[in-house]
Amino acid sequence: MYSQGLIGADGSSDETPEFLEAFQKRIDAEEKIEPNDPMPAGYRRTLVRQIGQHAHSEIVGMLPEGNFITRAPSLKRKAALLAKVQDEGGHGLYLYSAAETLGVSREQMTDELLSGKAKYSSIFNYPTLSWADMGAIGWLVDGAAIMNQIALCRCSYGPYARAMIRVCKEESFHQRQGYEIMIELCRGTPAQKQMAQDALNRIWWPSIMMFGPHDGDSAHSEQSMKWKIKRFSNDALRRKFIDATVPQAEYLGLTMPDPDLRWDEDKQSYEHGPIDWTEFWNVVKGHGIMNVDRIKARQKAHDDGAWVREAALAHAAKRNARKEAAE
Ligand code: BYC
Repeated sequence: MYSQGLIGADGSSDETPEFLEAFQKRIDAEEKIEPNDPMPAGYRRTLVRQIGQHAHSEIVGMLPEGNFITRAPSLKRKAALLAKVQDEGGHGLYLYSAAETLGVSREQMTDELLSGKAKYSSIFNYPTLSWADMGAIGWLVDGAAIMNQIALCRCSYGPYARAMIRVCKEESFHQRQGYEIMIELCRGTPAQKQMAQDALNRIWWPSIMMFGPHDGDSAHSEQSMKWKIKRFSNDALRRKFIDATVPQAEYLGLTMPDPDLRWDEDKQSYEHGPIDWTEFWNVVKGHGIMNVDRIKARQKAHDDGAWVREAALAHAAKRNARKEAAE
């Protein structure tokens, strides 16, 4: 038995130093780790946690926009929003499948979401108040998600990296449809432009919180980067996102809701004002405006779908019985 600072958030492992070194060598050589390969327990645990949270975020993330499908202002907007929300459901399914390759079951992950044990992205615990929020979510939330997920396409775990390729293609469409809604609102009446500004004011800070705590407070970053699960730190991705987004806001003629935001000539990058981490942790710990509603909605969907699961199992049992009788 060896205790290695190398392993997972709890820092302990039963694996030998030789095993850990051989594994790290594969990671350093940019080899993909596949489901049946030997891997440290902490590597598996970290992936189950992150991929599970990611899958839950996609599924819970259907709710804020789903809220506006019946209120889209035109058939074209309704069709695009419906397709986007369906895509998010699909992303959740690829991700649950990727997590299942690590030995965790879909039932277990669902139980952990519904019991509040598993986290999902803080961003989805904010309400959607106007049609402009559909634009701002696509532009900012999907924009932040892509920034994070492009890096995950190079994650060391093969099934996660491969799932991310398709997800990123779809997220890119989502980002554009959101930005296009913002363009139209900003070219519209003063009231429409004000609606777009209001959505930016509310969604900006929660969207930059999506990248997680500052690097110094990020419990998992160091080990996850060593294992090449994460390729960039939380702050590095947040900075890239802000640098890409500020010119887009300027193009829209909108004002960033951060009076301290300034261009740093030396770094060739933006510096942002202080993030309200008290609000972030409050939301992560379940006390955001929409946390209770989101889980209630998921619980209802799970309960309403019980007959589908039962019917699928009964159908499979019938088919098996028929097959066995024929053999
Ligand atoms: N919200 O050590 P850290 C989408 C937690 S959905 C809640 O930095 P890590 C979309 C973190 O879990 C896209 N919790 O963690 C869908 C950890 O707690 P535990 C969602 C957060 O894992 C529909 C603790 O804080 N994307 O695109 O190294 C419509 C310490 O953090 C958050 C993903 O899930 C947060 N924002 O890094 C529209 C991407 N941030 O587990 C769009 C995959 C941190 O120790 N995930 N925490 O209890 C990741 O890349 C990483 O997990 C994170 C955090 C960068 C999020």
